[in-house]
This record gives sequence, structure tokens and C-alpha cells, in this order.
Amino acid sequence: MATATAPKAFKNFINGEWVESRSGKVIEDRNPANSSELVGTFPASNAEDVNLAVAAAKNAYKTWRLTPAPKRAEILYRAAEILVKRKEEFAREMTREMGKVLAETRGDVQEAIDMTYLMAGEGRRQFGQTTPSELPNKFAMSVRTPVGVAALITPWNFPMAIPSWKAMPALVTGNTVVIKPAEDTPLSTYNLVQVLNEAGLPPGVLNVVFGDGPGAGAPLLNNPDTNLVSFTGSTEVGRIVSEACAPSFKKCHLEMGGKNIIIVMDDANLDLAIDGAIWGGFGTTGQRCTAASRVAVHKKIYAAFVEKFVARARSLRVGDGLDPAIDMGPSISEQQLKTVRSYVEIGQKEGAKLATGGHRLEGGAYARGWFHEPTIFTDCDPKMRVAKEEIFGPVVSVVPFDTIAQAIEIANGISYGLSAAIYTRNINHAFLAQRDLETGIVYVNAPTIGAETHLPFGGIKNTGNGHRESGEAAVDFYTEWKTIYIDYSDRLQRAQIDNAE
Ligand code: UN1
Repeated sequence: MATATAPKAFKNFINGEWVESRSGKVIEDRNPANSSELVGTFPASNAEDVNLAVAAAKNAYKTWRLTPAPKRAEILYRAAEILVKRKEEFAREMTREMGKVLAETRGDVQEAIDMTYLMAGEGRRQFGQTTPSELPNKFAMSVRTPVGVAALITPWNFPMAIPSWKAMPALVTGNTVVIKPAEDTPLSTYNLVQVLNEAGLPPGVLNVVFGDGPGAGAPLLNNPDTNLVSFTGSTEVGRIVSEACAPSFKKCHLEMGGKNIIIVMDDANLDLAIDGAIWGGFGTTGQRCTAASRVAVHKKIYAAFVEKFVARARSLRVGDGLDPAIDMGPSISEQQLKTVRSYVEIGQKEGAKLATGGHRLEGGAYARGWFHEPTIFTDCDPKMRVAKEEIFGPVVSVVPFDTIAQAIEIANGISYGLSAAIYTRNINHAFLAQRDLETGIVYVNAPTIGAETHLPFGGIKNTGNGHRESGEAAVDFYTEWKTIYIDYSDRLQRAQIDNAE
């Protein structure tokens, strides 16, 4: 068990055992609020480790797929109960490795709890169809079957929730799993895996190999015995994953970038819209794929909105997420902070107006962390890079508009399509927007973040590849349909021919 004081050397989990990596190398898990604090060391796994994990999952699949789904679900129910008991401890550990504030890491663990209970319920659902046949004395039905070994590659921003979004539906539908979590936040996935193990998952059903993309992720994708891949991360890496899956037609789910917009109409409740823009833009330090990194504001209320929005952003308290007085934590890493810095420069060069922020926070309590001021660019042209590209940091670009048609054009004028929001009191505007916004998720009078686990989650364009996570959509991804015809007529009956007479 990890404690707040003693950094521990963690191991991979393969075939029900905690084992060292064959590589002998480790990756350090450090606190982004204080990089001198080592949370733990985790294996830098290689292809050999990955292949062992996949072999264990392949072997366990033989019996797991035949375990009754309600029995599989009982393990998930037990896991959810353990997560409930240990929520606070796991949230604290998550803040230490990921940086987001405690209220949010509690939310992350809660999302894992919600998903685990939801998918446990699927143990007694997973419905198929029964339907009349076109021929007499013939029975027709469809059933869901598992896919096989699922390779799950998960990001650092929701280090327990997202592994649970993938692992829980995979497991309850009878797949076995190998997870490769992001190297920045391995402890939260370790905690989830440990809970599932404690809940009674048989050896080999769930395996975890820690490490980076090239060392552990690539061999996992390319292993011929992984039948399904689910990846959440950047569009750039998603393309590599997609290409790796294509030659063997591996079932592949990609959840990638976003540049999500909040549209504020002149009839909006202004204070509500500002609450939403602050939470959507700076919650999780802007490091959500659903983050509201663009706000389009009607010109009639533009000046009033900008004034209040900037004042609120200035009042956000930035610091160590374990301190309850803090509103916004650090960026995940030095690299991520560099990306933020470079976009601040890009925005200024493009002529966007830097209304607040724009600097790294240094010295004192900030000396060893990757902190950045909440930053707002105003008067942006929708074509500017800061208004179009995903930054994944505390930077929001504000764009003025005149009509709802213009706002929707701005919203749709980018390559991503995850989430969008409109603040309005006009029902016509709300309905127009929900119809015409080209995203997988639309919010009315709420920010772009905050999806619930029982509804489909995902996006279109460069955000996704046609699949969804969460809810029943996840069950669709982690199963294949099998259609079964039973002819009890005792004679040859030809579909489309013998019923045509
Ligand atoms: C993500 O940013 O990768 O809707 C997931 C939300 C969260 C999940 C975000 N429930 O913002």
C-alpha cells in the first residue's frame, strides 16, 4: 500500500501476481504540485512484459467468457463497495500524482464508482433481440458475445475514472483485459486494479503493465492476441493507434482531442454563464478533453461578460490541490506547461488580446510545481490557432459574434467535435443549437464538462472514430453480435425464396 510518506516501488500485475518488469527499468511518479515529492516508482515495461500479460489474458479468457455474467457482475459490485470505502484515500493519492484539486479527484473516484455499479447492473441485462422468423417453425435471436482480450490505453487526466469506463464494461461482458495507464498517473490505476483483485477477479482476467507509449503501449497494440483496443489521448497518437489496428481489423475505439465551445447568447443568465465558463475552462486546470477552451459571446453583452469573466479568473486561487482553499492545481508536467507557454506566445503573436494571466507562477509555494495563471485571450478571431487548437491547459479564448447562425458556424469551424454548450433563455435558440452543433455532446445552460456515466460519451470529427464510451454504448463496443437461427421444421427452408410463394 502506498502511504503519504513512503514512496514505494510498484510492480506490474500479471496473471494475478505483482511482478517486476523484465526491463529492470522504472519510471518515477512525481507530484506535479511539488516535483521533489516522489509518489512512487513504476515499471517501465517492455514488449516481453506486455506479451506475458496478453498471454495471461488470453488464457483466462477461456473460462471468464463462460462465467455467467451475473457472477462476473458480483465481483464488480464488491469492487464498487471497496471503492466507496476507500474513496477519500484514493482521491488524496490521485491529487498527489495528478494535481487536480481534492473535490475533483473525489469526483474522479466517484465516476469510477458510478461506472462500476452501472456495469455491475449489466450483468443481468446485456439484452439481445428475439424476433419472428420469416419462415415457419424457425426461431431467430441475437446475443451479445465478448470480443476477447481487450487492450486499454488510458490517459492521465481521469486516471481512475477512464480506466473504469473501459475495464468495467469489458469485464462484465466477458472480455479479459490488459491496461497500460499513462506514465504520469500510474498509482490511481494501480489502486483500481488492486480493488478489482481484492473483489475476487480470477488471475489473468485483468492485468496491468505500466510504462510509456513506445515501450509498453505499442507492443500491446501490435500483439496479435489483443482483439480490441480502446484508447483515450491525443488525436496525434490516436492516429497511430488506428493505423496499428487497421491491418488486422482489430476493433478499435478512439477518444481524442477537443476544442469545446460555450456559446453565450444575449438573452443568457450572465452570472450563470460566467460560472459555467470558469468551471468549464479552468476546472481540472483545463486538462479535460471536454474543457470549455473557447467562449463565443454575443456582442450585445460582450463587454459585460468579459469584465466579469476576467475578474473571476483573476480571483481563482492556484496551488496544491490538497489544500481545500485552492481552486486550480498545476499542469500535469513540465512538458504540458511548456505547451501552455507556447500557446500563450502564439496567441500574442496572432494578435489575440491577453486579458489576464499569461505567466507561469514561480517562487515560494510554486517553486517546484508546474503552475500557470488562469489565462484569457479576448477579441479572438475564430481562425486563430488559440481559438482552434487544443491546448489542454488553463487558457480560454473568447470570440465575439452577432447572430446565432454565426455562433454555430464558429462552433463547427474546427476539426474537433466532442462537446458544446449554449447559454440562453430562448427555447428556439436552445433547440437550434442542439440540432446544429457538430459534437457528440451538447449542453444547454451548463458548461461543456460533466458527462454522466449512463449516457453515451464521445465525439465526432477528429475527436472520435464512431464509437462511444459509457452507458449502453460501451456494452455495444465491448461485445460482438451473434445472430442465431434455429430451424425446427425438419426440412430445408430457404430464406427469401421459400417464403416468397
Ligand atoms: C475527459 O476529459 O477525458 O464530462 C473525460 C466530463 C468528465 C469526463 C471527462 N465526466 O468532463
